[in-house]
Amino acid sequence: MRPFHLASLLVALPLAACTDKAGDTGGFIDPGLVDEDGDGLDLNTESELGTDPTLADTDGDGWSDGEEVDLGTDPLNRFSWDYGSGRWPDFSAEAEAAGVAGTAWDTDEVFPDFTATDQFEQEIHLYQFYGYVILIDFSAGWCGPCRDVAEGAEEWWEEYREDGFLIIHAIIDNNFGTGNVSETFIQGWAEQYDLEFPVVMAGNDTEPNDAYLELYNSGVNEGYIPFMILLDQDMTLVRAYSGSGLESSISRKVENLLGL
Ligand SMILES: [Ca+2]
Ligand SMILES: [Ca+2]
Ligand SMILES: [Ca+2]
Repeated sequence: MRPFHLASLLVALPLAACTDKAGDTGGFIDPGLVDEDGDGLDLNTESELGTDPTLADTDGDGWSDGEEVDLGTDPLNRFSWDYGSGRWPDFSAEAEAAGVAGTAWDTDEVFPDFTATDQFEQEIHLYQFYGYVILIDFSAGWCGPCRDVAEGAEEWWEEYREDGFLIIHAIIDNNFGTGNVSETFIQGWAEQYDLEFPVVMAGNDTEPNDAYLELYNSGVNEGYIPFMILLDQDMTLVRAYSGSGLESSISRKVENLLGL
């Protein structure tokens, strides 16, 4: 019995000392468990993930590293963020720093910024998606070929989204010729085609509609829809497309711009 008691005492002593010390100093904390940047991830976890322990949002997409881990998105990929929540990334400060400010609606020109209301009743503006290859698809409710494109659009986006591709649907019209589109209509459009990228109103008196008309008048739009424009990472209008069934052709250009 005696040796057993001695061994117990030897083990217990350092533990007791440790506990006492913790009590005196306000708590002994394993340095690996510290969450310096307050993103919900401790140093050990950040080290495993490869995230920056001093930066809550390592990839700068607006979702903290901890949120991205919870949501299953990649905290190291700025193009990987939670969608379907009505919260989009915002890289407009980078656009401003780069001096991006378009004024002309034409091919090979920097496309002007615009604001629009999306299916989540949020105002978005084009330049917040600076750094993406963006396809703006001007469509209308009465247009059958537009609906054909909308049918496969989510899947199309998914194919390239984490490489930096974004689709925006700008609905110019829901009744033939009226130029009117409602919040209810774009919400229905997004729901019907299960679209989680921005779907925005571009009816009368909206900036996207002005952009559409400018493109129409400049001759970039050949006069029929779906009418799509492809912008590169610097917001330059690379190419315009009219009609449906052009996905594989556009994809080749997208891949080219994304360096895939
Ligand atoms: Ca942290
Ligand atoms: Ca992030
Ligand atoms: Ca991310």
